[in-house]
Amino acid sequence: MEYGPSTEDATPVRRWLTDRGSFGHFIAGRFTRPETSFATRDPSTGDELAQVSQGSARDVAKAVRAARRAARGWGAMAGHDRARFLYAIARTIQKRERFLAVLETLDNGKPIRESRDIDIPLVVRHFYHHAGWAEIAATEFPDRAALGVCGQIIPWNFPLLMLAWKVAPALAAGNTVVLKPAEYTPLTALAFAEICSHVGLPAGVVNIVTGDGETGAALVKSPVDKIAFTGSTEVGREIARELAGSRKKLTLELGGKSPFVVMPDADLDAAVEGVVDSIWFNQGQVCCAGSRILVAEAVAERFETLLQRRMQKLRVGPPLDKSTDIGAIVDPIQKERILSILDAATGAGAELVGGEAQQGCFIAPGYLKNIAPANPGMRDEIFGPIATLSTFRTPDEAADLANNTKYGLSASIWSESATVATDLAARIKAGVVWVNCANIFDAAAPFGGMRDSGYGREGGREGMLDYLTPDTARAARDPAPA
Ligand code: TXE
Repeated sequence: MEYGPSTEDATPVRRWLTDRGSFGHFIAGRFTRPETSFATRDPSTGDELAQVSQGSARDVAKAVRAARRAARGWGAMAGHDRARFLYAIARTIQKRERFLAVLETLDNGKPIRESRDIDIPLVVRHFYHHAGWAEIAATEFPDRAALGVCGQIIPWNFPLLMLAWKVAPALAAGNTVVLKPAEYTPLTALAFAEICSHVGLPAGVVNIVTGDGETGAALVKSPVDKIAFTGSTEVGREIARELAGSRKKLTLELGGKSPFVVMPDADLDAAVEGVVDSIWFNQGQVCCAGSRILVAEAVAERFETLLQRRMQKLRVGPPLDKSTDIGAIVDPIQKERILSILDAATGAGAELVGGEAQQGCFIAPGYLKNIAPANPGMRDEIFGPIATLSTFRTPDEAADLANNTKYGLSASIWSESATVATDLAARIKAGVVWVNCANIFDAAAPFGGMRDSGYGREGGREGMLDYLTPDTARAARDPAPA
């Protein structure tokens, strides 16, 4: 794929990568000397971007000890002092937003328009929001205390944003962290480590250990007080089994197969644009993507015509090109995984419209139609730019189909009637239901799932509570007035 004149300039990022060459872990406020390492690549070209260290159980233990040493001082610090650091982090990310957006796009393959206009602004917002929580946490939660050390494991689909969702509330609540980024996309987490140093965050408050699932498993086994995990349902289950009977707190944000329901009175043009924001955003690698489009039979034909027309206008292209809509899938393994589910779906009788595999890590946007409820394409999370399209006749049938999944992360409903939309919303089992929009995130709104999509919340008051524990000592010391 050729880069045209509307390509974002990656020179500063490439210089930064060349200057560093390879990365150690960030432990106790400094980078360790890189030892055993692996390559992280630009999925749109396959080119190596940097060598990154493979964290061993020893590295994890060292990071946990550093976090433990820092926990007392950080936890005892006045809330407004902790807030100063979070504000400084937010401001520094804001100043470096162009750099971070390019770095994210290179490492992940997502279109620069998305990392620049969505990912990084949301990261900044998350740190500002939680700086506010740091200031008021002691008065808002007088009977709660920080947990101590939190182990955090994040995926590759929104690397820096998932880091922000984990680190900001943990720090605001007075915890220290050991975070493991995903092996495909460790670079923005390492750039974040530099930001922690830049703002003078006390050593050991944030520690970053890079590596694969083995490093993650070592973190789960280590003596931390909480594990916060975002990733596949399979690994989430494994972690829950490992921690059964332990005193470690656990929150899990896992997969989804979210319904996108178009009612007969919906504004169809708006709904089609909603599909673009939902399943064709970030190549469909979004846990809350509206991957099952359910459309009222009465408007199904018109909706599909509009959908196809819009789909054909989407540009699959080089991620750094500002006019690209669909960038690269994060890694060849993920591309193969998507294609094998599509094969199984068409093998079981579904018809694939669009969705062609292209050279390299690219897949065109598409959808599966004439698909039975038991078809693997309807059941499994594809995690690619392919939705399913099916119809319903009545609101009851829409609710049944929407809930016909083991997941329960999100849903999106399209209707011009508030009554129709809210009636249906109340019947859908999902952590978040959007009406006439999709994939809207707010640092103040708790996000999380039910059923096989996990438990715990991130964002807002509920998100803060998941990083705190009842403080019986303080309650005994300062009893509530009679
Ligand atoms: O996920 P993993 P993968 C879904 C999506 C995708 C599939 C596989 O359907 O196609 O999962 O993706 C770390 N103990 N989601 O294989 O393996 C790993 O290093 C501790 C949905 O990439 O779950 C990475 O940091 N940690 C999801 C993180 O877990 C372990 C986003 C996620 O990787 C571990 C990503 C172990 N045993 C994938 N094994 C969402 N909810 O958004 C791996 N890891």
